[in-house]
Amino acid sequence: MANISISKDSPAPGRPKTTIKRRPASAEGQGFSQKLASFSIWREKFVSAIEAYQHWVEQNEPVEGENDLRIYELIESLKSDKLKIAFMGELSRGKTELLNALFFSDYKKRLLPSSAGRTTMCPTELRYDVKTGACIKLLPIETRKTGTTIAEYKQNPVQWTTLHLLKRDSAKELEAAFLEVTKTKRVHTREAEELGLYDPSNEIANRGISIVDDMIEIPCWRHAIINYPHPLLENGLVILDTPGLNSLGSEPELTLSMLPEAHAVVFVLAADTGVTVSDMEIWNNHVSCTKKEQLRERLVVLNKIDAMWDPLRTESEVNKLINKQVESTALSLKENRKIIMPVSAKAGLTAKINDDSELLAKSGINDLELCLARKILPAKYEIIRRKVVYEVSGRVEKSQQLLKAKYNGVDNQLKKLKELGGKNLDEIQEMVSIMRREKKKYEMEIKGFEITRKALTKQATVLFNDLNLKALDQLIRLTRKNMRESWTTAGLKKAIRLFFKTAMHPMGNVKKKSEDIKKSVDEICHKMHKEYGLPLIRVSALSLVPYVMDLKKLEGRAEVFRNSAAIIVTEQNTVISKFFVVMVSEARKIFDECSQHAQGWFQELASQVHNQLRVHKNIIDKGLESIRAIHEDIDTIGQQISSLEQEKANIAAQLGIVNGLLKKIQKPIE
Ligand SMILES: Nc1nc2c(ncn2[C@@H]2O[C@H](COP(=O)(O)OP(=O)(O)O)[C@@H](O)[C@H]2O)c(=O)[nH]1
Ligand SMILES: [Mg+2]
Repeated sequence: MANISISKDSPAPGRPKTTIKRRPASAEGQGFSQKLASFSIWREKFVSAIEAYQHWVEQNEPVEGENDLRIYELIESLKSDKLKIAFMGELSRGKTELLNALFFSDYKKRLLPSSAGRTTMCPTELRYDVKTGACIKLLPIETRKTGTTIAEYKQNPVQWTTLHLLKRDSAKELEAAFLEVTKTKRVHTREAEELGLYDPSNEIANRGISIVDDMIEIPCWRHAIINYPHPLLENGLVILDTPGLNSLGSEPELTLSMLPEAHAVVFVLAADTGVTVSDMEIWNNHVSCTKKEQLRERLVVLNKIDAMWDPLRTESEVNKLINKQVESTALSLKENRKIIMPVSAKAGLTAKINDDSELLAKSGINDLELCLARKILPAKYEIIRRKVVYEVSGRVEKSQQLLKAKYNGVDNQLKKLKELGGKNLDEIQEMVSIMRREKKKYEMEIKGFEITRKALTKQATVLFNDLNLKALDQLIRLTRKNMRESWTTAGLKKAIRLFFKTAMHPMGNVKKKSEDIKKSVDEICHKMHKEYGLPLIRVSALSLVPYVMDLKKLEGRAEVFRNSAAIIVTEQNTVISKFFVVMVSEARKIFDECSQHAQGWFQELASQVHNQLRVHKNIIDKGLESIRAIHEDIDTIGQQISSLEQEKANIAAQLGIVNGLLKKIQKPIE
């Protein structure tokens, strides 16, 4: 293979030099690539604003005890944030051709292999991660025999075969690499059976499989990752191209994990075949089951409309026919016709290669691009805004509050000092005594709080125990045992129900316990507010609803998969046990996130109150210090006042910095 170095687990080479030119605004990816680029610029600015804030916090709000890692996590996750679009549909509907037309016509050729028959042999991810360097990673089909998920394999580079791409802009090199992804081999039926790619007892699942001399053709690879510095991929786009689904060869991971992770699913149908039974099977099991899941966009592409272009009909007659087919597709899918886009990928690609604007308009590819840009990017922005911008803003606002409290405290002290001007020494002595008493009282308060805090931490530890992964792992073992004992469809159903019910149970308990903790903290805050004039902190309640929802959605998807042909037609242990492994590993992920969220909630709560008490203590200490100095030498009063004035100015300047950071963080996308 020309220009490709094949290695198993060899280190990635340095990043190749960029030679592909960024496209002008009028060219390919119109609308979509521009929007994606400005989205990626916005995200970069957002990340650097959070980093600046984090830097400020480190210098100005030193924490005692455990460090709060939440902001670091957010920064890391934003840096590796991706926009994932999955292309689903039956074999030969033109998914790969559509990718060529939409994203890769720069190369002025058909880059991804697309031809009649099966070309995309395994789920293929197109993406770019700088750290990995340009390469193609292939997971051997034999790994299907293990209980390890693709997600787990992604953490372990040893199992993958890596093809390093040496030249960045060589279409030839890319084409050769893509061909490697489509490789197949002939194996004995026994081997195919072991891989879960063939079941001799199952006629439905075997449709389309040809056996010669007990040998079957199977894909060489189970999963492919193409890591390539294409401008769109560099800006964070991840495309998932899928093969048509053979019910036995399907990966439960696709339904339970990869597709739900996608921000948008594009379902591809072909105008010449209409909506077939197997199209409906994919639609029902993989696409429409994600319907209720918020913020996930779905689009249906009715491809190959060129089949309806007829020189013997007028343009309006042809358009009418196309519209009619769009309507009937909407009816079959029970979908709004607005999300169905009629296109011709082939004509679109040809038009782009030949710069034929008339054909391009006719192909509908531009409309589809605009639709992707309008629907998917704003939805993705909204996800980040709701999740991250909101959370970070909350933290910055708390820093603001703290600074304001500091400012008011210093201001009060200043007023007191200024009043001292005309007083005699006895009066000043009296004031020193009052302040000493105040300080003592406050120190008792802090001690009291420390005791309460210890008690609360204990309570919180009990709460985190409920969300302990060990408990979940025990449940997983038990469920696996139950399932083994009743390896039937009904048994499976019962085991799944029980699993989710038991997994969700602790979340209700945790909610109750967290309310008790919140109540205690609220009481402290109210007291501090009433007795010492500290600003009233509003403590947020712990919400586990998103995690319960995620588990419910996962249960729903598991139910759909369990009902799907992949399981009904076979009692094959490999399929069922793989399904189980993926399902529990997804549940485990959600559970873990939930537990981390609960811990973060408590940490924030405790540090918030602690910070406020510390600020107030500083103010009292400083006030007492200056008044004592004045008592010792009344002439230092001017000095003390100017030192406090200076501090006040410093705090005001800090407040200015934090206000500026908050503005940057909340700056919306242009
Ligand atoms: N007439 C026509 N054929 C197309 C179009 N898009 C794809 N095809 C053909 O359909 C076949 C399957 O395409 P491919 O992209 O491999 O389909 P996939 O299996 O869904 O990825 C190939 O022969 C393509 O040339 C189209 O818009 N019009
Ligand atoms: Mg394909």
